Amino acid sequence: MRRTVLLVLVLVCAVAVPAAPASGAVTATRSAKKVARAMLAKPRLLVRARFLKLPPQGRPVAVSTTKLAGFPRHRRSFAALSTGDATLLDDPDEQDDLSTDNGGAPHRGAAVDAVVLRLDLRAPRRANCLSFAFRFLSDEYDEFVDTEFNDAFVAELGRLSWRSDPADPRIRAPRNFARDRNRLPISVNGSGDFAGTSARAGGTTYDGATRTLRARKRVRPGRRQRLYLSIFDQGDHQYDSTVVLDRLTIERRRSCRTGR
Ligand SMILES: [Ca+2]
Ligand SMILES: [Ca+2]
Ligand SMILES: [Ca+2]
Ligand SMILES: [Ca+2]
Repeated sequence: MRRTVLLVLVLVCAVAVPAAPASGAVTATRSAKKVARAMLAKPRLLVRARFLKLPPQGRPVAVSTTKLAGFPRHRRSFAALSTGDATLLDDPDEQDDLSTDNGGAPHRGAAVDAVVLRLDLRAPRRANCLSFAFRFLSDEYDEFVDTEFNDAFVAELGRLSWRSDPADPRIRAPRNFARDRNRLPISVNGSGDFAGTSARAGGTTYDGATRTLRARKRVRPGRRQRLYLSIFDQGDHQYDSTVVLDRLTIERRRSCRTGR
């Protein structure tokens, strides 16, 4: 099924209120290293960063120093990966159907406008838990919850495992460790932390968002780790989703439970 994006002309008749001066900026980048630095708690953890998949056009990736949605979690900046225009994150929410076709061809099945970031990290000696903070935001909410337009964010260690099946909008990602408090994967159809969440998207252009969550995964101390972060549209290129990411670290922790 294809959708038609309705162009809704919003006539703003209210008394014009001057915009508050921006305290930061959401800046487009295609540099994997810049994105990695924006989200890393300690720059020395990074060995190498590269995009395995980046749509050929548009602005799917940004670094933000603008404070919004509870981010940044650490220092001044955070990263945003999007199935649309990542720099629109801080725009007013004037559309229900924010849609950008970045020209990302079908990937790993039926995913389109996919962004896949690979980070090679070095775990410090004694450090046993990799973690990062994130929040998933979408304009698929709330019109296209429980449909085939199940945009998703996936985090994996070691190798990529996710697949997008055109006949089934569930996310197949056996190695994924990004989950919500109900242990559900992070997608539009994940009902747990996506339910009734327009308030959590406040201050952003999106219509719904998860709470701020922390993905965690046990790692072997002193070893190199290969982290894959993926976001993608499902069903079509429209109604975009974005994940914001920060405070990526590898530290020693007794509990390394994900989804908190
Ligand atoms: Ca919407
Ligand atoms: Ca919106
Ligand atoms: Ca898109
Ligand atoms: Ca979408």
